[in-house]
Amino acid sequence: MLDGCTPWPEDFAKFYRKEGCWQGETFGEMLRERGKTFGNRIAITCQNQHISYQELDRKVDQLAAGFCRLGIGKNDRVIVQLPNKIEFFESIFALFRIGAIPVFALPSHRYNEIHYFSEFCNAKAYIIPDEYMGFDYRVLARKVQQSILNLKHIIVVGDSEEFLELSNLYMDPMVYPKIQSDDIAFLQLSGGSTGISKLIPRMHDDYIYSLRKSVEICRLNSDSVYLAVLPIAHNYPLSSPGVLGTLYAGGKIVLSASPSPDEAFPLIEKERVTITAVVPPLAHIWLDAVSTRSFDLSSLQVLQVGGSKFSSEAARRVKPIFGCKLQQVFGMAEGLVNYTRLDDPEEIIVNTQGKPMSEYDEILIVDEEDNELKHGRVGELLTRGPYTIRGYYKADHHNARAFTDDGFYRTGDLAKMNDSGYLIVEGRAKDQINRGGEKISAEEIENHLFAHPSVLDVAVISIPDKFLGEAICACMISRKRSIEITAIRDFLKERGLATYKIPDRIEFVNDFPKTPVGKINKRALREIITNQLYVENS
Ligand code: J2J
Repeated sequence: MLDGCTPWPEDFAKFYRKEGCWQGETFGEMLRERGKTFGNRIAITCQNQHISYQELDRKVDQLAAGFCRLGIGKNDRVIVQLPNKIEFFESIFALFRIGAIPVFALPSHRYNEIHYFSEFCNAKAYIIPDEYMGFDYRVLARKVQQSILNLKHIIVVGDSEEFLELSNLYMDPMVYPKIQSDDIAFLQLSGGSTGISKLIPRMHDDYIYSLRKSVEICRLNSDSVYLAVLPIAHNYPLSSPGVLGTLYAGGKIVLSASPSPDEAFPLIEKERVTITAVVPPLAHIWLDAVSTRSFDLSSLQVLQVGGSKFSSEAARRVKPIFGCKLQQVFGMAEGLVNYTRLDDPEEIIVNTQGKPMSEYDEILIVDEEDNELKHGRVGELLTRGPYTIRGYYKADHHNARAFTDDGFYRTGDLAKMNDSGYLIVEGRAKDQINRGGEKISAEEIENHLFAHPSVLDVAVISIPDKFLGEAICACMISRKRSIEITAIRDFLKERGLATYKIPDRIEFVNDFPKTPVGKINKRALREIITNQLYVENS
């Protein structure tokens, strides 16, 4: 196994194999098999481009040859930062086929994140689009490459300038090394609660199991059409059941460049989309947009909503407005995914975040001393199972806190379980902001703000936001009487922070409320700021 990863203990691994969870399949083999079974059927559609299963398998083989020629091989880490395009699939499957390890960066990441990932995992290559949403990734790559010596290859989809062009790397296929199903397939990103995102090693065996269960629960088959509107590198649209689940089932993936109803609704009509996945703020936009658009959305059978808490009020509107089933999805890149089931009663679908997808998922709700709580009581959710990691990549120190001695992952989510095993998310114990599904570590932003010469002390908290659910508020004690808020935002942008991490609001305070041990009491601070905002707005 890749150095820096924590394997499942042997008795658990044996058990998951014996029970048929881990079936010994790799992504390379999965695509080969689907190529044979589904041949000329369309696997992916993106604007005017279409690719069949067979063609995808063939192009992956050719690209794998190109990667090999560059000297990219087994266990080499490759940062993949591609938007919703067919090349995303060709690249990651080509890397899977040769046992190289994609690291799934998001298109919104900037220098701060990419530099960190490249350095931390000693990446050998970095795959980017030329430009996307007005941002030139070649400029970013140039800057990252200057400081990361091992980052040998920058591979560009589109106009590559001085770098390598992906389209030139498709070559005659070769014989590739045998990949084991218990090898690490890729590194996924965590939301991050202490500092920048941790890297999550996922094996072929465990991830393919999560696809198989997702496909079964969401009833995907070769007639399914999955519309991807969220960035597909994110674990939710990637795997729950997402684009990889769709390929697993032999269905068709439709890629949308933007989540806006003006792009997504015509695609639903044209492609007869059967299932798609959104985050709550987007669900609100879509719910409001239906009445003012006249597209035929009748093919849609399931609208998935997840990534952050969806209110029961909004959840109740989905069926009458879209005429389809709502499925709530509560998952995490570390593993555990919960779904409401398609035939669940309405009250379960609108009021809960679903139940674990596997009968082998173990769930504990515990108090602050790790004592197990009864059903109905709110506590921290701990979990372990056949597709929940046992440790982050190269993070021994953090792992000691993030996992219990017997291997349960501490999710940092506060939840309760009802008598039928469904979970209701009630809040968070981790110091993280969930900005409409995008997770931001408060500590990461605080560390950047501490670097500002005028900042004496700072606490970053979430504040309620009507649209996003939560917004980022930086509360600062400043050395100077006045600092321009825009100057602080610019300062963070110049440090290369992804835009979604820039605080929505900055508040100057004279002092922070403290806990009895003298730490900043963020709960009390949140209450003070929220009340202040309430007074301002009323
Ligand atoms: C409340 N909080 C939720 C929900 C995630 C499927 C779906 C989502 C993710 C994801 C994912 C929530 N209600 N419905 O990977 O496969 C918060 C929790 C959780 C954290 C994980 C998937 N759905 N959350 O969002 O790794 O706090 O994965 O621990 O980005 O999002 O975030 P992430």
